Amino acid sequence: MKRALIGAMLIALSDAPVLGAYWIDWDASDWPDALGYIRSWGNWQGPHQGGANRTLENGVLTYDSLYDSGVYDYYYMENFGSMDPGPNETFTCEWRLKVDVVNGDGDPGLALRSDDGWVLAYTYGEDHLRSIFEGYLSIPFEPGLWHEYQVVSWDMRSYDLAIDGGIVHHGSFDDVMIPGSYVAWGDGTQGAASLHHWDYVRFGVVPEARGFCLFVWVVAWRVPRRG
Ligand SMILES: [Ca+2]
Repeated sequence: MKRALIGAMLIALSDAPVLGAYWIDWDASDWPDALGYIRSWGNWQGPHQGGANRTLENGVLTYDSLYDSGVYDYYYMENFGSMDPGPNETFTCEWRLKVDVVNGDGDPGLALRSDDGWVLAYTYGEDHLRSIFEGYLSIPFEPGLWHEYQVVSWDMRSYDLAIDGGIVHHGSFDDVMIPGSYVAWGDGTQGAASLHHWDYVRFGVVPEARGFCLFVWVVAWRVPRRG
């Protein structure tokens, strides 16, 4: 079973305890490719052109696409097994992100899609994030600082978002009818540019109270937007 394989992989790759059904923990000690993430990047000239200037130093992955708003550059993982929680389980996705500069409507982001095609996607400005599939709802945060974000869902229909440990939003996934587990994060917008940093992205299903991350904004974000 894929889930078991992922669990075994995690035990092999991480010193962190494996919680619950599965737990995929990228902590910026290595490139996300090492955990099975796939990089997608390009610019207006097409896929595999350009890309962000990326550095992995001191446990932080930095994306700098300020030189070209046409750049998108993100990691995704899809169809890796059942993402959704079962009875008495919760899905959790946690990430630590610092946004320095965004030129445009939102460039860094994270997206999740459940096994049966319910999605959640955030795009970040410098002092707020917006939930793409909740009418671009804007949620503020203090600019210029690292923040810890956590999504927790029990059913992949509704969820709670916490920033730095405090719940700031009770939200909903949206049904895009494209089934298959999916998680993505990085520079997700073609038509906006940014400088931002990731410390960790981790997600999985655990007993009781955790969340999950899914990648649906891929489609939405690839649509050219005005910078
Ligand atoms: Ca971009």
